[in-house]
Amino acid sequence: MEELYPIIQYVNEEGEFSDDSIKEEITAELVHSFYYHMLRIRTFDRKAKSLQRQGRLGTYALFEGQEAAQVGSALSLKKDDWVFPTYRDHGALLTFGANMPKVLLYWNGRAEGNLHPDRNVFPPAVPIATQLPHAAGAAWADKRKGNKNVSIAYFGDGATSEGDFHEGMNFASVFKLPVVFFNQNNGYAISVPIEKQMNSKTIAQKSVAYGMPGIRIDGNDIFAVYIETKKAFDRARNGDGPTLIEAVTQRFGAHTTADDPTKYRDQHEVDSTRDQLDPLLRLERFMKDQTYWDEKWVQEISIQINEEIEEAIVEMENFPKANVEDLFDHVFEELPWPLQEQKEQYLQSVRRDQ
Ligand SMILES: Cc1ncc(C[n+]2csc(CCOP(=O)(O)OP(=O)(O)O)c2C)c(N)n1
Ligand SMILES: [Mg+2]
Repeated sequence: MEELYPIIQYVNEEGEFSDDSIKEEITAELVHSFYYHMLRIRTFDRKAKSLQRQGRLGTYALFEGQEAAQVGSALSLKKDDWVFPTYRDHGALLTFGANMPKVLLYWNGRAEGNLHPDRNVFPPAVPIATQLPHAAGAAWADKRKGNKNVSIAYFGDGATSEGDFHEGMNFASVFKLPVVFFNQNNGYAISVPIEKQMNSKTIAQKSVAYGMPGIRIDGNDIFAVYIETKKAFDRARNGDGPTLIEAVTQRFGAHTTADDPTKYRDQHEVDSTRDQLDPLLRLERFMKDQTYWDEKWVQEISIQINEEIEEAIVEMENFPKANVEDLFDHVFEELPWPLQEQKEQYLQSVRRDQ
């Protein structure tokens, strides 16, 4: 099966073309936008981890290592498309144009962090794989409306063991929907390695059962991610239905800030392979090799990115305090009496403490 689904790669670990058939499509503007967005989300991710450690952000899901997969796929979207992320895909959301202070608010447990102005972004799915049928549903709506929008569902390797994965894939293929199922195979579902999750060698091969194209790409090669995702979106916009993409990648850090990966993963192996796998380093090597690298520009964007993040943090921290009643709202149309009682008791205790 691995032979049937070879990993598509255009730029290798050394930053050199392993397949230069795409050379004509590469412009300086595109390469710079890849680098800018990858640096931006990596800086955001590291800052968010540090905020969590300082007690200024709640539990946070890190994505360092998955930047090429998230940026390459999000940059190939159009403004009116629909994005269905997991809790690990805020890098993709930020690249797509989601609001940074709102992303931070989400990680502080605020419902307001789920709504992004001007972008069709669903709240991150924490229940694994539930977003795949949602994405299929949105794509169905767009198909019926007759517009050219597409949906993308992000999901991890672990999500493929859920019923929702199969339901979403089946529905999308039967109705030939404009949706891309974008898998980031980072090798783990929390502590469970992929060999213990499934008995198939690839995720891409699962497309066969649903009669849709499946491809396997090097998720650390932003060129492969961008170009192959764009092709899948073009097919979807042309009425040719869904595609399953498996982007083979890795997370360098913990599952979340509440996890200790040394309990289930050999840290030495992670450290020793990092130089070869880091997607940002690969792009930097490519840019230096192809004379796209400009030290002054990199310094300028680093400053600009840091300022943007600092401003977003200020906005998040100055956001009006949460209304404690929110805890009880948005679940039932009418609150059942035990919850009504709990709400009253809780509000009394809050008032006592004030
Ligand atoms: C339905 C459901 N079952 C279990 C969990 C607990 N859980 C949270 S993250 C996770 C692992 C998911 O792994 P994967 O899909 O590979 O995504 P990754 O975290 O690697 O990005 C699990 C099992 C959950 N959130 N939802
Ligand atoms: Mg995973």
